[in-house]
Amino acid sequence: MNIKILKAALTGLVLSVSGFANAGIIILDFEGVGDTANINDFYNGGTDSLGNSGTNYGISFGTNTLGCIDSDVGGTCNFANEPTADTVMFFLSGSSSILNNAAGFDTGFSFYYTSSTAVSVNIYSGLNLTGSLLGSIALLSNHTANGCVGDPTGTFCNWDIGSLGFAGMAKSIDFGGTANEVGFDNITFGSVNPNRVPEPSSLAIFALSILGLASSRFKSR
Ligand SMILES: [Ca+2]
Ligand SMILES: [Ca+2]
Ligand SMILES: [Ca+2]
Repeated sequence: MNIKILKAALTGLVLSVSGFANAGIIILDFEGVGDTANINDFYNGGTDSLGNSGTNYGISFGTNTLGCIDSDVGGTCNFANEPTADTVMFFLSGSSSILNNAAGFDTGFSFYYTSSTAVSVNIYSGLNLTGSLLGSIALLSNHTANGCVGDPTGTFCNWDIGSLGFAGMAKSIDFGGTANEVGFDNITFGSVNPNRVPEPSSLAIFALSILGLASSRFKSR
């Protein structure tokens, strides 16, 4: 091989490696979204239904997709050990939470979920679940698994990772399940391993001495 060509090839390799390393990972942790607020354009340069705004990632949500804050810090939801405290995504009406990413994304994404019923996550090539189905993942009920306890309260206390790889360019995701029975957090684009920031273990120890109210609903009544 000609030295010049080898040099060019190596330069190209270094450039592509550094490009990969610099690829941004986007994590939607829902912190800052209001309690039972429609998330709407919180991550799209606008606001949720209560006027809160977050980083503009060009990502918007369907009208029934809500934020919810842990009842232990004054919100209305019945969960514990959320990957990032104290806010998660859920829905109270319809059959799913819909996420739209107008610019599109490829390869895969990941998230945490807790649910008392089966969960199905589907990804589409068009906005608002149009176009072709690019991938699908079926998840099981997990909300009380692994002997979890509240923080100090919360029946939906166990969170597991869901991840989905696919080919092509995707623009919308359907986070399905049963209304008021499933929560999602740390939706991550650009990695199959969602970031997790656990709460202090002292909270879990404190929780061991307190029995949470056993409601099967995600939202407290
Ligand atoms: Ca919590
Ligand atoms: Ca809690
Ligand atoms: Ca969170």
